[in-house]
Amino acid sequence: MANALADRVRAAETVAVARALTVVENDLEAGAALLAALHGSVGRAHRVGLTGPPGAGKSTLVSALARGWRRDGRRVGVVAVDPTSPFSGGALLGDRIRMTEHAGDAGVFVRSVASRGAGGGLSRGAHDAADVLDAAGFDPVMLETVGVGQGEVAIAAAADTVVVVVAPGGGDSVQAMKSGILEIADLIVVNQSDREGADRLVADLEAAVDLRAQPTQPRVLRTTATEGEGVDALRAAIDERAAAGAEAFRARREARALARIRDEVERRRGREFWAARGAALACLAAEVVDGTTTVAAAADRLLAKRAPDEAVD
Ligand SMILES: Nc1nc2c(ncn2[C@@H]2O[C@H](COP(=O)(O)OP(=O)(O)OP(=O)(O)O)[C@@H](O)[C@H]2O)c(=O)[nH]1
Ligand SMILES: [Mg+2]
Repeated sequence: MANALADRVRAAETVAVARALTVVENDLEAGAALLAALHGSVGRAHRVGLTGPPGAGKSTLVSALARGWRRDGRRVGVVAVDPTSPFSGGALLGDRIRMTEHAGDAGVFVRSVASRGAGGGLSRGAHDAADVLDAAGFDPVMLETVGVGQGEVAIAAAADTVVVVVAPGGGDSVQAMKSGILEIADLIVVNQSDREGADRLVADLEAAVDLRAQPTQPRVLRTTATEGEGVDALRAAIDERAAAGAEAFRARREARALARIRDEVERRRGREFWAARGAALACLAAEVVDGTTTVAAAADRLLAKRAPDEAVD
């Protein structure tokens, strides 16, 4: 099954790509088999992570970038990471609306994934989906994540090119600067340049970038995504980086593989661990409520328990 589907994904059959994305998202075993069958075709796409505060205009920018790449005849993949954080809830619906521009165009494939899979893996869903799109020949593949949680930022940080999107107004962008999100940026975009405070924000960001003693300082660009202004320049900056070739992204890709392997091991270990301790966990939860033990003491007892069938004393 995996090989037949993989062939159809490589042939970029839209139905097969959609099916493959569903398989990798929902079925661990079949998903692993499918990704193994696709593996030789993965690694050609340039992966662009876009992150930044909620509402900065990431989705609007993604849509505008896709429009430009489509004009160049490129096929564009988009993975929108649906934040589980209630802080930015509603992003999914918003993305659907903003992406309708590309509905019906087989050259733009948009997929939303959960940032946190059932097993707690942070980056699995997003990167697995990006692998499928990559194997199907979409290039570039953009990953949009809201820069609020560590996990979401980590997904974007593992891309070949990291674009941090901020906007004037509100404290979010200042907060973003403080939170270290800029440290991961290859390109910093001040979107909503049509709004008041954009000049000031650009100046602040340029000053912040200058202060850092890094071998390659991120460029600061400005866009008005809703008007498409500055989007071609951003696209050119991304393409310029991509032109350096896959070897230039070797370190980034190894870091990405490392994080994914760790995720996978943790997910499996977590599953095994809890499968053997479900009953003990339920008992301990009752004890915590009864006041006979504490959360920390309950965790101590679970971790001290060696054999899966050994009773918790
Ligand atoms: N004035 C102005 N508004 C913009 C610009 N870009 C986006 N917007 C608006 O800002 C709002 C948020 O845009 P989104 O693209 O959804 O922002 P986002 O960063 O994807 O938001 P989340 O995914 O929820 O974090 C929308 O109402 C957009 O129309 C811009 O350049 N100028
Ligand atoms: Mg969005």
